[in-house]
Amino acid sequence: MSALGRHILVEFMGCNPEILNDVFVIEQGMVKAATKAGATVINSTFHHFSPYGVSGVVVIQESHLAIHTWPEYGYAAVDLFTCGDSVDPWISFDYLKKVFESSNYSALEMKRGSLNLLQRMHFDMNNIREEAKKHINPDTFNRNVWFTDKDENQALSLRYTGEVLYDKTSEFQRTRIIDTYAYGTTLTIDNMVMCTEKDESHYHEMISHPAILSHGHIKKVLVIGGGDGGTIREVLRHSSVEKVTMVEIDENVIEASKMYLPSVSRSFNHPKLKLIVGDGIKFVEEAKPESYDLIIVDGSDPVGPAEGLFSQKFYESCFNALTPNGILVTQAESPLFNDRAFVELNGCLKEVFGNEKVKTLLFHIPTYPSGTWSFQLGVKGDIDVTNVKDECAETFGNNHLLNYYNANVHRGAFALPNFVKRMLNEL
Ligand code: SPD
Repeated sequence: MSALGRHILVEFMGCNPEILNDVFVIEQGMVKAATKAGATVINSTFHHFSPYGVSGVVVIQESHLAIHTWPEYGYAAVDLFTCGDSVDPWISFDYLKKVFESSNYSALEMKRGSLNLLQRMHFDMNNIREEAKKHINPDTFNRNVWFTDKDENQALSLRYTGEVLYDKTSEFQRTRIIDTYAYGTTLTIDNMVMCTEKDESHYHEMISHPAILSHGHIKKVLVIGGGDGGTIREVLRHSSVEKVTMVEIDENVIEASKMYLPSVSRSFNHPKLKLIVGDGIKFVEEAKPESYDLIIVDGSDPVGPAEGLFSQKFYESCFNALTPNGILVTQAESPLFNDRAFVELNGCLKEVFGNEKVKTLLFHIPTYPSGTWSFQLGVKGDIDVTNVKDECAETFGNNHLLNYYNANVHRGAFALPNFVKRMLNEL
């Protein structure tokens, strides 16, 4: 050996941009590139950056593999640095070329630590290295991999195991399930967190109980979206409810939740439920007038298939489908993260239901960007959705061991901060 290490500097060009923007695929590719070359992985750290790009490093017993990607140029800069004779970095190179679907590349190998230039000192590391090896378990290396839900300027990151338990792409969206350390099993759609085991109750209790308990006689319910099953679980707790129709556009979401989120999806076999896999927007358009006491729109953010759930036409159809005292509740984004969608939706609902008949509630959910999220309620009749009888909310909450909702939370959720009132022209 004429040098201590080999360093291959690689330019991968003409790569698949989707892959270069996918922290899951890149982390797994880099780890596998290391093991295929004969290296022992110590840990890996990978991050996705806004708006595009992934950076990461796999530390190996024999040095490291590092990467930074520019998906918008189909370009990845990769360093493959190995020490000793036991690892061949060119095996990593060949493997990564395939993973990134690179059509052209350049690679330059440098010898690092030329032994002609260095002089050995009296410092024997051999025993230390052999001793360290005994404590390394190649099957349980420390992975530091992060899932990030973001727009151009803000993000929320959750560290997860690095394994993707479910990953399917339908004609509408990509559905994945990951295991996060802080919030448990997590459902994501198109790189956005939809629900986590730890805080899904905040969302699902607040989308259901304020409307149902303030109304008092909700019998027929329509849920648009809500494929994970959390909303129907909460709605079906109410004995007044006779029938729930749920229309979810993407059956992958239902499948993923049934497989990996049993506590969320446990009501899919409930006898009062009619589950339809189809287009919720069309379903409401064609619904019989005055046929539902409550319509809940549990959609994802206003991109992809959920975009139509933020339009005035859709809410006009909802209004027609509601009984005279009916209530609409819709997922309304965040005044801090998606201020534009939040305000536009409010304007749209006020056009349809009338200024005084639209109420906004805020709740806390740490796994959505900014941690503050909202539902907006459109009331067709004279129900005061902002209030609830103490005994009714408390008895219900105690009987069902609710996690988030109670009478004070109900009333407090409708108390809006001044900046939100200003946004909605309510101050
Ligand atoms: N940015 C997250 C918005 C998510 C809305 N829907 C979540 C589905 C939970 N049933």
